[in-house]
Amino acid sequence: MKTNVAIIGGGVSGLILANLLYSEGIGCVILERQTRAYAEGRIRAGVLEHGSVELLRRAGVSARMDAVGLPHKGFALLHEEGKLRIDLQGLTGTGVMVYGQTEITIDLMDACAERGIPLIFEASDVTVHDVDGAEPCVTYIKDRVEQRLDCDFIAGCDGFHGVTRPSLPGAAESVLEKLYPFGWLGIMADVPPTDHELIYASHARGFALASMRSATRSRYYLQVSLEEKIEDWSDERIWDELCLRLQDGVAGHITRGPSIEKSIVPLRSFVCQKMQHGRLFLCGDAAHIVPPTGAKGLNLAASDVAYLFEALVRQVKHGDEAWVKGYEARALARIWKAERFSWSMTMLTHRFPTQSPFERRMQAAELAYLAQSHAARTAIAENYIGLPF
Ligand code: RFL
Ligand code: PHB
Repeated sequence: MKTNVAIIGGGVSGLILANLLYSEGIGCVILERQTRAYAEGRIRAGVLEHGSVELLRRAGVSARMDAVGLPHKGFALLHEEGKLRIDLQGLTGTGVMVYGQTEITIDLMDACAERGIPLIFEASDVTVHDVDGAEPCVTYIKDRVEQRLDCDFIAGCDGFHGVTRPSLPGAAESVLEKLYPFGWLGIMADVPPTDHELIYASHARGFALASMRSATRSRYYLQVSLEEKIEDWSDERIWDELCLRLQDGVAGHITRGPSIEKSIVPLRSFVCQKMQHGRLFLCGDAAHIVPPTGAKGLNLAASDVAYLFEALVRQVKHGDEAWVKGYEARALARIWKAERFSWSMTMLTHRFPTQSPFERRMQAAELAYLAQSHAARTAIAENYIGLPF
């Protein structure tokens, strides 16, 4: 088999890239390790920046998002001194869209099927070859038979645990990372959200977040220590802890219900600064991870894809190599700013086990400054809605 772009990984990065390439008549094949049912069952991000919304529209996959997605004009920061609203619309002139990654994945996979974009599930042992030369290829096993996909370019969209980053020379040596001494316990339940906007709570017992997927489906998170086991968290215990951390005014409005999913994920900041080699390019979680506090993971994957797409179009259609060569530098410039924002939101709102009274006072002072300063709130708002790409 031969194509222009071999895309490894059928998560949001790979699927958006494939649909964008299709819109420009550039061929691609997506190789995905999991089944479709597994990929559709993963519950992850929920907040889309304006730029990600526009990119999904550009890829022609926005009909359901535009019909049922929830435009949000602001969010709240809850802390010991009270509740501070960040008026995204008033401060920046735009907002964000709440629409789950699970739904985006379904829309993108449906579009692949309708458009005849080859999306090969259960492709195992995916291996990249000859990325230094002009004729790279990918081999994989499907139904116990080894297959070969010849291509011009390879997009590594295979997430944090994929194969492309380890295959990229110099990648491991270029990594900068920070681990946080806690994780997020997430719960999804078919109950109405506590508020029409997201609430990020900084509480003495730890951080909590009240989010949603729709008017009838809620998503909540609790900061927990890395030693916690999900089996020790009954639904009742989670709801009790959420009520404590979201404080009286908000907790009175929490509707409890049985969980339809719950899990614990560790928090980390991670950047692989080597994102391309020869004809291999990394996008999304394959190259970087952010702690979820700024809602940037999925959005950063989208901006990488937008940059790579633009570069590939210029190369394939116009023979202009400059953008392909400059992909890594362009992507990293935005990635570092999103890393900074996600880190700063995490540092501002979480309780650290070794936090000194001085550090705690710094958090309180920053929240007080935000309450009083239009400029400080504008800085948070412009990062939350997403820096331009
Ligand atoms: P993905 O979504 O992980 O997709 C990668 C795809 O590659 C496949 N794959 C392979 N395919 C072929 N061969 C191999 N060897 C392969 N290895 C892996 C995988 O099966 C998968 O289908 O990466 P992508 O596309 O870069 O998208 C990035 C986003 O998914 C990610 O940034 C966000 O979901 C991060 N994230 C969250 N971000 C937020 O903004 N808010 C959240 O609440 C939030 N929750 C989460 C998250 C990430 C999680 N992960 C990765 C564990 C919750 C979780 C559990
Ligand atoms: C979510 O709804 O999953 C979500 C929302 C905002 C975040 C992180 C996760 O910052």
